[in-house]
Amino acid sequence: MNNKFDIKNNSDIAWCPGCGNFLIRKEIMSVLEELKLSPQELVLVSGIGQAAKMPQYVNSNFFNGLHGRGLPPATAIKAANPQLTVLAFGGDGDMYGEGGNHLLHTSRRNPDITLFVHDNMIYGLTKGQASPTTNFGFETPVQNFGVFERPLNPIALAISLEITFVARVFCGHPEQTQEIMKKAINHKGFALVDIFQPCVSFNKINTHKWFEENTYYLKEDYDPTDRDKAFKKAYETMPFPLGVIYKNDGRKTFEENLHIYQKNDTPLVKRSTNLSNIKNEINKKI
Ligand SMILES: Cc1ncc(C[n+]2csc(CCOP(=O)(O)OP(=O)(O)O)c2C)c(N)n1
Ligand code: SF4
Repeated sequence: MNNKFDIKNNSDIAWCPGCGNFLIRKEIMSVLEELKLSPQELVLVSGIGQAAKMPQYVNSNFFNGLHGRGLPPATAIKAANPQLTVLAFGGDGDMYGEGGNHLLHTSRRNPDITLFVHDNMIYGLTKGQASPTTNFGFETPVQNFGVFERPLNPIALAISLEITFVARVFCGHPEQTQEIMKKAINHKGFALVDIFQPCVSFNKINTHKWFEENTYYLKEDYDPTDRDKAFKKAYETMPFPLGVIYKNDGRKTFEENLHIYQKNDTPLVKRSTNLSNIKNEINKKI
């Protein structure tokens, strides 16, 4: 592939052959090219997991943090330099389980960042334990009598939290996925794209065929700005709706609300820092 976001040595990519993550990587790289972004103006951020390896496999700036902790550094990077495009990547475990708390509070702040959750309904990296989106009754090496917790509904949760762009896609449909990835990146505010992704090694139930058979696309006349209707859509399963399910363009972003940008829109990282001024400010407060 001749793409400026491609890394030099693709053999370093440690995903199983046939994993849906390869498709997601190809899709995001095409979208970044199409949006005419450069690796220098882009930061990919993640925590831990198979999905969270994505930033290391795309030629750009990246920050790879702790499990579930991708969103706080992504928010901080955007606040320090709002001119950057900031994308966060993680699995359903990483973002809805270990990082669930950060999802809640990022939604309150509404930073202009995009979160891509590779939702394979399982913990892939640690070899097949249940994640928050694993289906009821699914047997795993740990949950060997079947999962008895109810699965989390990330779309309903996101709408209830007023995340300002909420979409679901299936990575097996590149054209539609890329279209929605583009819309999410262009959205001003916090965007969540839940990507159905087959894990060919540890999820033998929610396979490529299963996602094909259990999803459908929202019609052209569906209005994602109607929150009540979006809630109804969020609770539809088997088949699951794909597309932009909810959107709200009326909220200010985290960066816009920050005091430091009220009178001066120069990114924080481009302002000069005078240490003695900082010391004086601190001393004034004591
Ligand atoms: C705090 C913490 N808890 C648990 C782990 C072990 N761990 C690493 S990755 C992972 C699950 C990854 O699953 P998911 O986020 O769904 O991503 P996938 O690998 O399926 O893409 C777990 C439990 C860890 N590294 N840190
Ligand atoms: S374990 Fe699953 S998610 Fe991880 S690389 Fe293999 S197929 Fe992909």
